[in-house]
Amino acid sequence: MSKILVTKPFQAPFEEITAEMQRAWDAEWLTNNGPLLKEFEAGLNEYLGTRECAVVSNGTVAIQVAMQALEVSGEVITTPFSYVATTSTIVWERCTPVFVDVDPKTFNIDPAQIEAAITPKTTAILATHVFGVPCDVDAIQTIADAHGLKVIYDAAHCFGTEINGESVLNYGDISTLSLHATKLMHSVEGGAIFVNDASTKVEEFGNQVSPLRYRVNRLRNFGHCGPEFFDGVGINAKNSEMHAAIGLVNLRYADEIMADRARQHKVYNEALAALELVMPEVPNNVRWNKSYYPVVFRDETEALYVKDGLEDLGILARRYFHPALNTLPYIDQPGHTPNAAHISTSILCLPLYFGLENETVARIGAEVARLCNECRS
Ligand code: T4K
Repeated sequence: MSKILVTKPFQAPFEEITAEMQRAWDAEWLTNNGPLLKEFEAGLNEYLGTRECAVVSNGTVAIQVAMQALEVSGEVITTPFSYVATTSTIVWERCTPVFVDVDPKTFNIDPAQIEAAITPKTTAILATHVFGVPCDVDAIQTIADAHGLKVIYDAAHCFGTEINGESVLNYGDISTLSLHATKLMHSVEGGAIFVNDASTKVEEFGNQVSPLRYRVNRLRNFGHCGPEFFDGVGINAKNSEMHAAIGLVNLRYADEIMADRARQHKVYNEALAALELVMPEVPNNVRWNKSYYPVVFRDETEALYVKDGLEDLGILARRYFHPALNTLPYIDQPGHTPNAAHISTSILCLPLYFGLENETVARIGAEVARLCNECRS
């Protein structure tokens, strides 16, 4: 029997993909911020209700470019509970990650512990809205304003999540999204930088853009500000017309993809209700995109018992996210983060992807319950 993976990419009908790609092929324009990419950016802004979106080659380089655009240096306050890209990018940018523990209810950075971690070297907060559940954005902004810090949200998981009816991507100086194949919305590889800069717009090739968007555009394209002009160093963070074509098609299915995740959540919730497993708490004013199905077991023993038992049945749950990022081998100052330590050792994400049938979800839920009870008895 074929294995049940933790996730699978959404795959739109192939004819739709090739029809979009044909447009780029016919135009003989395949990359370098072409017309399909611009359409994709406009489509993301329209669907999400965001302001300025720059599509890049992946969600990791999106964080890199965000840090460069905001001139982040020195110490960066961050979460130990996220995918490795959050921390590795800080280190890659030659900054020092300063870890603050997470709130055990949301699994996100605990704002009450941020202030104590601020030093004269701190320039930014890089927080993750883990699994698409928003951080306490108001509390974080208040602290950042009081101390003159930049705020970057690693919003890799956040396509479709809203706070008070507004995209979570509209918070922070910059929010970054991943459009990787395993994400709810994807362009195979891809990322996007959402810029929140209300200052007076500047002109860029006849368009009006915010100064921060202007910097992001320079940074993602080698620093070019004209064929023979450069206004600073840049990198190649562009994405291609082929990726944009797939993104444009997938956007048509966004509502359907999210509804499908919600359907599966319901089935899991029913199957697992009696176990009293911990899931991230979602505030009432939040519309969660339900991009993952994370559950925290009583302890690591229980989580691994369930994981191994599922694996024997060909069901591949994953330890997203383990290890805690402050235990990575290149981290010198791990800080004290017991909540992140508990969550990262005791969590599993259960299979969740477009088209996974109710019957299968119910069966996985029943096996989790059986294994969990077996371990507890
Ligand atoms: N920040 C956060 C918080 C993130 O979660 C991520 C990425 C980033 C930043 C960086 O964004 P990107 O630079 O990636 O755009 C996967 C993804 O590669 C990664 O994008 C994602 N987070 C992370 C949470 O998950 P792996 O190492 O778990 O991927 P892999 O290859 O084990 O695949 C996961 C499952 O999906 C497997 O069961 C196989 C299945 N799969 C995968 C692919 C690629 C398929 O069935 N088909 C496929 O084409 O990292």
